[in-house]
Amino acid sequence: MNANLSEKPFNRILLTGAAGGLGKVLRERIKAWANIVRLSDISNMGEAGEGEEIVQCDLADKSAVLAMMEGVDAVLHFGGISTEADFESIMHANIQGTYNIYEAVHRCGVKRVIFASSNHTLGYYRTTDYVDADMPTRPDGMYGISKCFGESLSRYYYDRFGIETVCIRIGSSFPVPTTRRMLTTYFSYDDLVEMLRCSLFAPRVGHTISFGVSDNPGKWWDNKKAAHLGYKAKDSSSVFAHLFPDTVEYPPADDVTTIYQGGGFLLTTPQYK
Ligand code: NAI
Ligand code: 15L
Repeated sequence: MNANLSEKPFNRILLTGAAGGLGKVLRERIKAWANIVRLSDISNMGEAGEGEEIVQCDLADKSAVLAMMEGVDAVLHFGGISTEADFESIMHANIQGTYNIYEAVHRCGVKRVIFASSNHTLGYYRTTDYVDADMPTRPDGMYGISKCFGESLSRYYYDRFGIETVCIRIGSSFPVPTTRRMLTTYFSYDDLVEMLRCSLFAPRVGHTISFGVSDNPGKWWDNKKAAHLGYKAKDSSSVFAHLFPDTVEYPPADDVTTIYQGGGFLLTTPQYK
């Protein structure tokens, strides 16, 4: 981080997945933290604005990722496949891609990474369970498994090389909840940005697993193991409760997508459809 207070705290932050839903939100919101935001995606990101650099590349391209990491002080790794898909595609973008990020981080001396993990590392816990970060992962498909890989990989790079990572197991970060399940998993954009701020600026994070969730009624996840980040949710899905009245069941209580936290992801792994 920059010691000179006239400058922004970081010189250069790399954001992967910059063309995606969250990337577009973060592109604007993280500018306050760095003199330069380097934006990366496999898809088109438009023109670079002031204080922006654009690097269009495939995360699975190791030499391109290494070149992209040059001069970077911190990484927000949001790129990759964000839903269930066939294993080969997941392996390419999420497993090879995340490995390439960490190898480049190590070689370039980057000190801290924020990894966009997912609640689908836990999808086979029941919706009656209350889960904390020390409990075993129970992924609900290849996508969730790839996020478990990213969490283990980052643990290794911390234990072996001291590279700090906060893995944020994001619930559902969208403008509004679009299913009843999302009343429990909702993570407002403001709360996401606040968790990122806490993750970047906490003096020591080591290897932290944090649950990316707003202050929703009936939450499934206990964030006490990430208390050192100092994150406090400001939003709650309660303001959207009227969208999903109790009088309607969607889907019924005995449906697997209601029984397990992963919801609809449980039924989407292509080879088991
Ligand atoms: P998104 O699918 O809108 O964005 C992901 C971006 O990654 C896309 O722009 C895509 O082009 C890029 N990408 C995919 N494969 C790539 C590759 N091989 N090389 C380079 N870029 C590649 O997803 P969203 O919603 O913005 O999520 C961002 C991250 O947060 C993802 O890693 C996702 O798994 C994670 N996350 C998001 C949640 C949410 O509620 N939005 C919930 C849990 C996790
Ligand atoms: C995720 O991991 C996905 O990236 C996102 O698109 C949502 O489906 C979210 O989980 C969710 O569980 O709602």
